[in-house]
Amino acid sequence: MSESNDLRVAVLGVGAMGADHVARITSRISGARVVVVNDYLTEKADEVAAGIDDCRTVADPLDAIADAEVDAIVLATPGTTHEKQLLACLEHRKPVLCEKPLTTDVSTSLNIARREAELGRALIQVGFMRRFDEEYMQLKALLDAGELGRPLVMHCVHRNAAVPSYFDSTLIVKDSLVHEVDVTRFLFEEEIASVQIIAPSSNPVAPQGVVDPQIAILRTASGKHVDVELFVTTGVGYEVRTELVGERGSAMIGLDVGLVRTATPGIRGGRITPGFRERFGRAYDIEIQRWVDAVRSGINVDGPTAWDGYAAAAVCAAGVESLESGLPVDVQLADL
Ligand code: ISE
Repeated sequence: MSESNDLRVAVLGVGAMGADHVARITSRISGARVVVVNDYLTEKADEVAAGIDDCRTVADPLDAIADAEVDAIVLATPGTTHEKQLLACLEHRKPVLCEKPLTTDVSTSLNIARREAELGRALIQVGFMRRFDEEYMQLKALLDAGELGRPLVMHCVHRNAAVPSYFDSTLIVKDSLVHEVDVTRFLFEEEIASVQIIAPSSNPVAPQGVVDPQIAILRTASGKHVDVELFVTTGVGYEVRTELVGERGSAMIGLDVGLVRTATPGIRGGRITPGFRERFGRAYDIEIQRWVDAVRSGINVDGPTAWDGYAAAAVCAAGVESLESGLPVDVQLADL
């Protein structure tokens, strides 16, 4: 660590999410500073670095990881590059907060989780930020306090106004549903045993061939039922709701009720949060602050682990298989 005792962080990938993390480390959280940035678009990296005191760009992500003046890494690069970069973090024993996905397929995710386990030292945290959201934390506390009795069913809605043009039907599972997969494992503390994806009539506005909306049905190992409406081309706003039904009542989060006003002619309403960066902004702040604190204290991980990243990948792989057949598919989980 530096003389000032701040954690010296390299942020790899400074597109939308990475640039957000640079801003929060620089101005919203304590105990860390960004000393290195990297992006395959070098002008973008230069532009971000120029806005931060004592920050430089490093052209090769693997050099940035190995850099002697870097204590820890935030990985916000495309998922396809994660495997190589995570292996380098493990090799150099550098703690890393890796934006989801851990890697883009199940076998490489398992390989990463196993390599970390062999080192006998936790180094990888996966960026499932919903675990740090105030409302999800309240839901978890309610559940853990037994206030709802035994949880039985969960209903979720996950709607995006729009998604990038490269989004296909499988990404709706691997990039969007993956959050409800992690939320299910987080809240219920058990594995998901099977997944079924049902395709209703597609939204005419969805790109040709993209199955949207999708209904996912998850069944946990003990038999709990979770259904998720995924709809990523609504054109409306960001809507993420979760209703948990237990033996002694239910609880709902994500109503997004801010100011409600009335206006002529006979209208009542408010604003819908536009996107996930706004909706989960505070959760990202808490996530990164807790990660920085964990790394500085030597624990390195305070949140979803490499195993959580692997388990989510395994559930999504079963989901992608079900997308083709429409039938429930069992999730195959290996041992570490
Ligand atoms: C995006 O990558 C996210 O992680 C968002 O939270 C999710 O709502 C969106 O569907 C994904 O594309």
